Amino acid sequence: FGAALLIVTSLAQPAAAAPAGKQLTDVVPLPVQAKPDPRSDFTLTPATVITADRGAAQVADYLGGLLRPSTGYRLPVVSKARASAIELELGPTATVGDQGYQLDIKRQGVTIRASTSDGLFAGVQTLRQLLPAAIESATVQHTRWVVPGGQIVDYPRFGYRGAMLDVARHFFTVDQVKLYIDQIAQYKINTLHLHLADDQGWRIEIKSWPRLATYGGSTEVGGGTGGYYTQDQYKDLVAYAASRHITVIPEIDMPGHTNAALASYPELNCDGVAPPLYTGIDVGFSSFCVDKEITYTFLDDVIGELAAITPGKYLHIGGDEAHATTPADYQTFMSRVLPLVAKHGKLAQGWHDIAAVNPPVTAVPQFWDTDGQDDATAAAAARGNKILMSPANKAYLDMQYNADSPLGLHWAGYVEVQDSYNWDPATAVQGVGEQSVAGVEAPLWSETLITSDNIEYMAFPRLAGIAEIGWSPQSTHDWESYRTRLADQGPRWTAEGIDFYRSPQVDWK
Ligand code: TNX
Repeated sequence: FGAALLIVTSLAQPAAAAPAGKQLTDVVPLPVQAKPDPRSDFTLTPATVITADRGAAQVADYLGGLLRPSTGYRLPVVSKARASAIELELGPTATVGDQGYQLDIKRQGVTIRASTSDGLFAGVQTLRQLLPAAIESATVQHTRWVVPGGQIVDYPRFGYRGAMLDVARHFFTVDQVKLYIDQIAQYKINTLHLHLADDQGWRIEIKSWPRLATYGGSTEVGGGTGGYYTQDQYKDLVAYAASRHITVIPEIDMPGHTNAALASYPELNCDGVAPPLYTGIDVGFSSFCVDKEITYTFLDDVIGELAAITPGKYLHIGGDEAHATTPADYQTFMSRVLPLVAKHGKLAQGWHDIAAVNPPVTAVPQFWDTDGQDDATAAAAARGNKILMSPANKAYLDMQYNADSPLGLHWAGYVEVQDSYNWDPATAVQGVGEQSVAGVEAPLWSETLITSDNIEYMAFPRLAGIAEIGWSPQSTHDWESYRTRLADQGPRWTAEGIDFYRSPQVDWK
């Protein structure tokens, strides 16, 4: 009788009145499958412990680090579960693949099960969002830490869900990039593409060509002092990203977007004369000298040093907007550079312009245009290349939201929150279907961005939408559902100190 009464009560008072105050589906990206059980809410208490299978200790430490500041609880990582526990289990899982997880929330405890630590980490991000927003606070909050009961089975639609940060137009310090890494990790982004060199700055130490960083990195858009990462700092960034289950893909853009390198070494120029450093925001005026052998000696060194400090499989070679290079030269150049990437044990990623040179099928062209059409990209997909989707009028985080946006550009149009959410990677480019899509990436170019606040204002909320497009099944795509769940992220961002754009399209909490 008691149970029946409970059921009647929960039917009569749906969702909002549930003790957890949250539903199992109040998550971005939306999970594949959620079976709520309102009788099995879990409450985090001072007695709760965390347990971890061998191989899951790092995720357990991360989880403890997330939950301790706001709860004030000890939440020790122990070897045996107690009465109240969050258990991280590594083992075969039938349906969730190598990035998914199963999350079981019962009254006595929470279990996250996955076949890899990546999967556990994704499950931790879901658990985190099922706790009250106050969990994100840096100081102790007094509230009931209830998690809605039930089971989630979840895995991504696409293996690659990326964010790109342009540290060339304006330089961002190691700490600023780490902050962004922490922010994107909560939406199950698993790749950080760093745009390390452009006309305005070269941001990574190359020991065999030291002036690239010391001179080529000495300024930025607007004439500020710029900066660069030493190789040790870069390795530290890569390791930090790995601790958030994010792989770094470094980009050296070429043959265009290379003024900073050309300014640093006169011998790289066809006429042997170094141009001045550049602090404007034009594109398409610079090119490596395709006919000089030293160009390839130089790139062999650069790619070799970068490959040696990059554990991920991919190096990004840019290739976009090479307006100062003839198509024939572009072809010649790429036919020399692509083998250098392979020589140093890496696979190539590039902007979709590289599709025109018939790159190896392992190369990943990244579509950035706005018209959903590029014959060379479609042909590459037909040959077997996977395509990464970053259509500028949907996925570019540096586009202004509207004409009044204080930051950003609008060459690809204004991109409001709904615009950035309403698209499907499998139909975004003619001739590139679901099977040819590697995933999605949200690039953030930094011509107009100087501070971390600026980054946050452009990335949030749009990054969350791109993350959902990359993770959640297309069948669940629904603006009304999304905008409601997005509204719930607002208080979380406020608690985290994220300075987000309060779009009028969302009823913020
Ligand atoms: C185009 S799209 C660029 C970048 C700019 C960006 C600004 C592409 C691959 N290149 O060089 O920073 O627009 O939105």
